Amino acid sequence: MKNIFKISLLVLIIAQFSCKNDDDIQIDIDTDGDGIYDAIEIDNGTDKNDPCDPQQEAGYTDYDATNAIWSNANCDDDSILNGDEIANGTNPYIDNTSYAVAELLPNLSELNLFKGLMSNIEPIETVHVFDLQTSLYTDYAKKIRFISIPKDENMVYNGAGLPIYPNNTILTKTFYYLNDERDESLGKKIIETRVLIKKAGIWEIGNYIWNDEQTDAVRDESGTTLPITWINNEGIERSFTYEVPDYAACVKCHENNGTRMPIGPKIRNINVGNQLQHYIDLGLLTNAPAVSEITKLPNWEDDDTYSLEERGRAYLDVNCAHCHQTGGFFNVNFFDSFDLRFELLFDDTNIANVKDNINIRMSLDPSSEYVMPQIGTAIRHEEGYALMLEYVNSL
Ligand SMILES: [Ca+2]
Ligand SMILES: [Ca+2]
Ligand SMILES: [Ca+2]
Repeated sequence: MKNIFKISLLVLIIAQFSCKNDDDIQIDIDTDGDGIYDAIEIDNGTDKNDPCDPQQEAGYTDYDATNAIWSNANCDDDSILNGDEIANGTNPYIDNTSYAVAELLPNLSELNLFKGLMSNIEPIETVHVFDLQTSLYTDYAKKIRFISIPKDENMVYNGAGLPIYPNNTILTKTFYYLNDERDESLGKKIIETRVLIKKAGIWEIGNYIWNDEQTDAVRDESGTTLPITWINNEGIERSFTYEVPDYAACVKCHENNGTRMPIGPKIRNINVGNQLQHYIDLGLLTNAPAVSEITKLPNWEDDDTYSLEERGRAYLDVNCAHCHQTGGFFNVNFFDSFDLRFELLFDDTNIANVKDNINIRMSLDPSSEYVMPQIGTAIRHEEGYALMLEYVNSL
């Protein structure tokens, strides 16, 4: 027995010795972590430094997940590294990446946008939460926005306005109220998710109203009202009747000269922090110049960085300009006399001549013939109104 052991050891030493002399190969080393020793890879003609060579079947499990070369490789050529696939519990040898479904199906869950419990409002890997520099005010509702760009597609930079979104892009905005804004752990009430999907060059609009159980939302075109009560960040309880818009109201804001389009996600408005750079790095935004050269819409709340005029103009752009611009609902149906878009020179907006109207209508004074904005404002936006007062009084 002892002799057999000695002979085996001798054979092993000779084998190791001969391998070391042959390109410094040891028989028990697997450099790339694919589970096949370097010496065998050389014998077989596969690459000892390529963890995806030889190609493996889906059921293969002899890899070494602790090997950095293997875990940083992407053997199924999807967007997720081998190591992350192990962490996520997905198969590193099959591209089973999940994508959202770009159809206005009856239930929101069928669009496959959400990961885990829908009420957590967290997207799957290929759907991205995005923020805006300045966002539309809607009766103090909180909002979470998602964007889904289909597989192997990208947004194409087209100046500071809307990028060219590929067909089957999905944009969503989910509206909710925290029960108590001072403590998120006390829960929230999700009301609606508004969805835009680009199909064959045309933006389709769908709205989904969440059920009481907060497990799903159902497509709806007729709108509804529901009572909302919440405690704001100053500890004051507020109650009012929330209005979910019907299809006609959606179109009113989202149409310009008869063409439906998104409002918020213009390049200048999604130019927040490193968000654009992140999209460029992921290959989701192409043809863009250096981010430092891209216009940024001012954040209306950031008075450290932006002037009163910049903040006022940004607020008007996001909250009013979709109706009040050439081709917008108001200008087409009433007077094409002013245009509140941020990119216009002040003298071309006619703000100076309508400033008193801006004040009166934003005050939501019941004696006023019209209140502004007409949709999504049952409660006056005190902070926005204060900004507008200060701005128009400065003119
Ligand atoms: Ca190997
Ligand atoms: Ca290999
Ligand atoms: Ca992968």
